[in-house]
Amino acid sequence: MDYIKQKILEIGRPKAEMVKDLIKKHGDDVIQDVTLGQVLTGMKGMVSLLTCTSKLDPEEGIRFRGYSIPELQGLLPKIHPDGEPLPEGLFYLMLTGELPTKEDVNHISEQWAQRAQGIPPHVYDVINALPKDAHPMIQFNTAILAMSTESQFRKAYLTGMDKKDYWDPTYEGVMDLISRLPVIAAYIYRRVFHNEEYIELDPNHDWAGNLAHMMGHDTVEVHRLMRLYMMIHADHEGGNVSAHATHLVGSALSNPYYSFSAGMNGLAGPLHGMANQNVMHWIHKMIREIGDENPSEAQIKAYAEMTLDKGQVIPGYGHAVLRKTDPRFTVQLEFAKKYAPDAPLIQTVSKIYKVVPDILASTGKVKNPWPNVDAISGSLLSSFGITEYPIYTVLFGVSRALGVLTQLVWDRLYGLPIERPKSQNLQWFVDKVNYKG
Ligand code: HAX
Repeated sequence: MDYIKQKILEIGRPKAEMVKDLIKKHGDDVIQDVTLGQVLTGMKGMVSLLTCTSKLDPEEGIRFRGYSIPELQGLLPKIHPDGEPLPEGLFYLMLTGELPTKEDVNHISEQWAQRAQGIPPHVYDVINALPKDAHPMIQFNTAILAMSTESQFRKAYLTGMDKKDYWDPTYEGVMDLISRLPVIAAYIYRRVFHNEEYIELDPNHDWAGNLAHMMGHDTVEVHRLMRLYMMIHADHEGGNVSAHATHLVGSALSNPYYSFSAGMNGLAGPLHGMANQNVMHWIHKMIREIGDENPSEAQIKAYAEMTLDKGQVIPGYGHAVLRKTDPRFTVQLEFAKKYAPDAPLIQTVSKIYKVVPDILASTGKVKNPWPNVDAISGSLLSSFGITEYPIYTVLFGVSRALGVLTQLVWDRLYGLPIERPKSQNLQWFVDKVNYKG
């Protein structure tokens, strides 16, 4: 058995026993009260999921297995000392709870480069059967489902295996899927935006570097940016739409491809991952309508107010959990200031950051007026030459695989059962609180 699998088995088995024992001994203990407001506003703040990969604090932002993004920038292995950490290291950390060595990271890089070669030809036929103007997320998700013909979980399940071992073929499927997503993403990118001139995977590159390479942005700068991008989008606790959908579908023992595909359908929503391309749409439309590449703060303010007056949201701002500027926004802004300080889009993003929070706060209803990860990610990619913004949510999806699929392996290690919350009709809620109108 691969040593990483051996490691997670050694860590996971006692934890699985603890979960069973907790349910047995404390299954009836009340751990939290739930309000009607929580149920009817998206279950915010209701503890209802077991997730070990990361934790989101409303004030501080995300921590992966206890480490913040700036801490990990110092702790995770890198190719160049002044570069960004390899996302392989974050994957290892989320999977095992331990910081990886350079050898661990190389081991994963090599495995992914090798597994990436195994995409069956029909997957490309399926993508090619779609119109080129089908949104890249449609093409991406269709390819993910088409790859599920390779599901090792399904084969193992049909052969008949002990429930305790489900995590093993899940892990294999997860490793295959993660390895192949950059190839699929780059294929879609080149198909739609670069005349179907495809670039082969280079097994000597790391996972994120290979994505930049296959997309045709083979510079040190874009490799560095892609590593940062792949790290910061990887995971955001268990309750966000892409993680929760992956987990929910996985709870029916659907294979990793089906489960991840569900997550990606959620990521494609404008309130979630699609916000990264909508921010670009919003900025470009504003620039067109104002007629100036460098809109002033006053012009941005007027445009933002007009957006709200039309009953629309300002994309890239607000969050269901965060109540401060998203550290994933800050780390990207710092990267931009260091490597692309004069990029006009970054300057516009900085001006938006100055004016929009006050406007949102003045509405009195927006709980978090601060920018989230999507407020800047597209402008950063664009400033480094990846200007075709419909691909941005696909890139988000490639990164998100690291977290949600690690969560799926842990779901199977814990032996979590099928998820089945209770629903009630409106009258039940009315009666429950004695509502008189
Ligand atoms: N612009 C305008 N209005 C906003 C707003 C924004 N950026 N953010 C919240 N609001 C509004 C809500 O639409 C809601 O209005 P109504 O009461 O009229 O329905 C009100 O403020 C209260 O909402 P909330 O409780 O503050 O926010 P939610 O938890 O319901 O929603 C969202 C969180 C992220 C969906 C929301 O802030 C939003 O729509 N933001 C813009 C889209 C966006 O950037 N999404 C990406 C989020 C991060 C992410 O998941 N990335 O993948």
